[in-house]
Amino acid sequence: MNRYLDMVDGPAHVKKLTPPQLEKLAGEIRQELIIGLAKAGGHLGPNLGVVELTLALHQVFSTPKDKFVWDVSHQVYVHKILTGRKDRFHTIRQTDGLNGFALRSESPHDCFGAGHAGTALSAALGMAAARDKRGTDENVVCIFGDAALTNGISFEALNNISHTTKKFIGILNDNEWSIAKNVGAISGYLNKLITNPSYNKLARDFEKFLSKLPKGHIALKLAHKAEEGFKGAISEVSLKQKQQPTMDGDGRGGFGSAILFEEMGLRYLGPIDGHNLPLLISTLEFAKTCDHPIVIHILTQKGKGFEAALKQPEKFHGLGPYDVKTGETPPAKPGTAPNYQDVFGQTMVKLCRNNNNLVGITAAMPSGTGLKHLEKAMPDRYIDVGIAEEHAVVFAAGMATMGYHPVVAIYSTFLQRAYDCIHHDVCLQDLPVIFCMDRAGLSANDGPTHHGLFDIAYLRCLPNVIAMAPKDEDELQDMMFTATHQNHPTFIRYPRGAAEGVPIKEQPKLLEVGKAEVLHNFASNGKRKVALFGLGNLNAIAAKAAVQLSTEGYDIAVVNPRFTKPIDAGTHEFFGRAADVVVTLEDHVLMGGYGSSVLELFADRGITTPVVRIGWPDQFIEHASTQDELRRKYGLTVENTVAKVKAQFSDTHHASKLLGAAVA
Ligand SMILES: Cc1ncc(C[n+]2csc(CCOP(=O)(O)OP(=O)(O)O)c2C)c(N)n1
Repeated sequence: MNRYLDMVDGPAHVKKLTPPQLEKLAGEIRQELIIGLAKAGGHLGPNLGVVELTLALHQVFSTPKDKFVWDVSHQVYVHKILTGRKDRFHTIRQTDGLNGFALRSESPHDCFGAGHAGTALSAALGMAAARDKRGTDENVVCIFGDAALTNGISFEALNNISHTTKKFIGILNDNEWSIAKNVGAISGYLNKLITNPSYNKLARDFEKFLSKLPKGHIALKLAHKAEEGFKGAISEVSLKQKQQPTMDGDGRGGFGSAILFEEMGLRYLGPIDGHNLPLLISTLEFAKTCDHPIVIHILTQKGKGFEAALKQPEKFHGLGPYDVKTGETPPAKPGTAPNYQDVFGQTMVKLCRNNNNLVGITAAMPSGTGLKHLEKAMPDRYIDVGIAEEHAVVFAAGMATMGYHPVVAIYSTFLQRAYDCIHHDVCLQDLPVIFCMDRAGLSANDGPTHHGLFDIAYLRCLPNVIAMAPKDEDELQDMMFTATHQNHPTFIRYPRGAAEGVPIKEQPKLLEVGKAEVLHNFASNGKRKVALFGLGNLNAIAAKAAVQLSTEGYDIAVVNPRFTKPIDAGTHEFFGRAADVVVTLEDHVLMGGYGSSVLELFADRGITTPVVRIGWPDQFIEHASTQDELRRKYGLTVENTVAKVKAQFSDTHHASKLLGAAVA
């Protein structure tokens, strides 16, 4: 069967298609998304929601000259398909395949990379400012979701737009969902905008513009029809009004009520049906002619075209493999260890039941962090602040001053956004906030925007910090329990995915702060001595390397460091002096990480034993299908650990030991 999709290799082809042909292409793209992602998974729901929008954008504008800046950019799959990457689409998020987000190095059509939310408006405004300064005429179009508006940076940019440029096109893609249901006053406000009777009066200049277009009367009819049919569309996408709208029109500018965007000096148009291609195209054509920054509010359905995704927007925001017909995901294999995130969530419930001062805070990630367990069991102890990491941290600091012991459940990579808040609001005031940092390590198929490889380095330089990493899920529980007994900022890092499969004690144990756990000591038999310090999930690699080295005649000690701050100076010094070679292993960059702290300690105490450091190199690690592939590529393996240890005992070993050299 002939498909338009097979004929479309770039944006120029999209421009040649008529609206009915584009409608057909939209259906084909949806099929491509549903079938193409079924094997490896991806952000299906958000992409199904922006098919018409992306087609309309490529009809009206011309990338790479014009700039499309996508917030988060998890919804750029259609854009990738339309900009010469169709044939590689089946490789998305897999080893050597397309990245799951916009990536400058992947295509000139990706003008700005992202993965973290809330950056698009600022980046787009920067581009518009640069364009104005150099006097060129590119269009800059920023596409941001309703949840992006829970993010502070978005508002910092909105505040700045009308003072900076006259030509700026923002598209608010409103589907009422973040990953979970969008929360907060802004989402309530957008709901009011949609349902306010004066919301969608077509502005006179827009009407005039439409009527002048070839076939403009049709577009105008469509627009009016969309206006009339809007209430129906609203209930269809379950954008239901919880209360009667209360916004009063103030008549300013003729665009309806006192619309937030207009108050900020932006022209507001909408809301319009984001699946109505002709209307989208006409509206974008109009926006292109505007000599005033404009925000177009479009309504879309996350998951449109796939029943299962429409019914479960949260699950289909981003998921692994699924059945193309039913959307069912394969059940976990019997005997699979629980995910760290679930252990965290269940432990939160356990701890909260015995401690009235504990509360759990998430920045829009209830499922990803596992805090949904608390939401379900004890909703009064659960707080979702929206995609607002800085706010989450300072908010937690505020609660801590009032005697609460807040637990911020957050991905390591997203905590980066709140660094000053950790420094200035939490650590400087030595407040007892607990940070449970999920995805500390690789998030393989997401790639560099999501790998959590920097937190040890960015935390260990801050005074008052207690930082730890469990070797398994039982120790995660102990560490969370221990954290609740500290009167200082406490951080626990643990990886994505399945834990080790060890039993979890009924009662957690209080750990001694700053004390490592010696899992295996030297046999004192005079053989070549190797001390392996395996931090967190890399303790498993240390243990396996230990077995192999023992069978080859080495005398092995294995230590679980537990704390990266304060590190256990006594235990490290003891093994540093007793061993011929020390090995540190960490799921973190080597630069400034745990191994670095061991080297610093050894330097301070005059210990010259060679240190082999296993960890991630000083570069951004790409995405891949699995964590193991990346570990193999970069040497975070048992084999490489053993090989590096053996190399230390070769002839060069003694020379390097004499020089006290560290070997990375
Ligand atoms: C700083 C940051 N925090 C959290 C996330 C996780 N995250 C990815 S997409 C998303 C929701 C985005 O919602 P919206 O912008 O409305 O787009 P939609 O998926 O609904 O199209 C969240 C919370 C992130 N990417 N970046």
